[in-house]
Amino acid sequence: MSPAPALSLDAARLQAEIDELAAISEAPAPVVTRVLYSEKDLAARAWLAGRCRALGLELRTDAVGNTFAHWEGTEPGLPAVATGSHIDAIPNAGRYDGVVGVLGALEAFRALRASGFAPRRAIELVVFAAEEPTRFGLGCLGSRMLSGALSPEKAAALRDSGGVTLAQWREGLAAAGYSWAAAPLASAALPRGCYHAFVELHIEQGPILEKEGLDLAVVEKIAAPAAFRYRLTGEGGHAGAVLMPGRHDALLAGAEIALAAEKAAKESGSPDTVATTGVFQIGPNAINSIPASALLEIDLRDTDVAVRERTLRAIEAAAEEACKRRGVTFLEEPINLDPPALCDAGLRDDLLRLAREAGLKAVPLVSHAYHDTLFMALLCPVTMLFVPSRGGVSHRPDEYTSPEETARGAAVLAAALREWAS
Ligand code: HGY
Ligand code: MN
Ligand code: MN
Repeated sequence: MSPAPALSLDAARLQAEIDELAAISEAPAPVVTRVLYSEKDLAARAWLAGRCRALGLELRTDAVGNTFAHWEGTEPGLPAVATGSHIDAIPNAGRYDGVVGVLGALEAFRALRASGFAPRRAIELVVFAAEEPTRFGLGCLGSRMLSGALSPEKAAALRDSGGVTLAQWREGLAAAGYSWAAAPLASAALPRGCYHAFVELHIEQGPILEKEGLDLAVVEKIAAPAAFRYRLTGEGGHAGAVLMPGRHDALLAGAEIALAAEKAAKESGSPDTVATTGVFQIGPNAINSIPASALLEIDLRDTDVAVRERTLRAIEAAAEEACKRRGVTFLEEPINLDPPALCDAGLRDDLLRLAREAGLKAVPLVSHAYHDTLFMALLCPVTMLFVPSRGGVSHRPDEYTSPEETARGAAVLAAALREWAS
């Protein structure tokens, strides 16, 4: 089959849009922070809706806030080809994580339209709500709801750090005029087979592409994310009057658990095991008061669930021993324990061929970061396309991908959408 005509994407326009969206942030530039349902998140959604409308796409938003921008095909009855990512950002983040897959898709749509392409299958851009766990402590909230991986009841009961539930957030949003928030959460779930295929363009968030001098990676497997929290209760007391032998210090028990998590991940026997104690709060948090309480939230991943489970057991055993020895009680609460996702081999081969035809160097790769694609895999065949991250840096304001690298990813995405929607 002779290669289809080249598509012309505008790297400068794409970068300008990435920079414009980055300015809609809860923190001053170059920091990007955009937490689900915050005033900046809502403003960013409105900005994006304007961009989608300018392209003539039909917009809809579901009950949890996932947004769908639809380009109708000549055969509307056929399942659409979907692409997308997220625009929410954790505190102190960069401007490319998620955004590249949303604005890169829009630029791909523009190039396809400019080439006169008319898709047989509809093409749909999905902007997932809350890929990041910041608001409710659970990642991929939008794609979990969309894929049916999270029940409406469990979702409604999720609480943010201030104790406000998702249900209460939705009531406030509906009252503020966001009618999508009034729809029942159960209406967000889509049936298996609702899409023909799903592809997510994303930054690698790792060092391999840059180190190996490669242009793109096609993801074969997405690591299995797990997260859990420990609530520790010690005795507290006066920092002067309580002598060392009589102490039950919740912070020190927590510190032993955090170190045990690091040790268990390093000794798991797999280079893919990662454990991070990303949240560690203590109370009463006063210099002359022995910590009476501690809250730890631990993120644990591996591409192999069995290794992850074994590592989790080792952390639990160490936590039990440390708390017993220190006379600190603990409550362990699972947040999520998800399986890994296998990407579709056929879609992978298509992307590798399209990259080659574009004269680009692309390799298959495992994703250690999780993505909404993990849950889209429950609905249809999926794949991901990575562009390089400078220094492998992400989730930091100095996260960077050059305009040329981003545009190359969007160009291969455009070619793939054209092929799969034809
Ligand atoms: O944490 C992750 O892997 C994703 O960036 N939320
Ligand atoms: Mn992220
Ligand atoms: Mn992301």
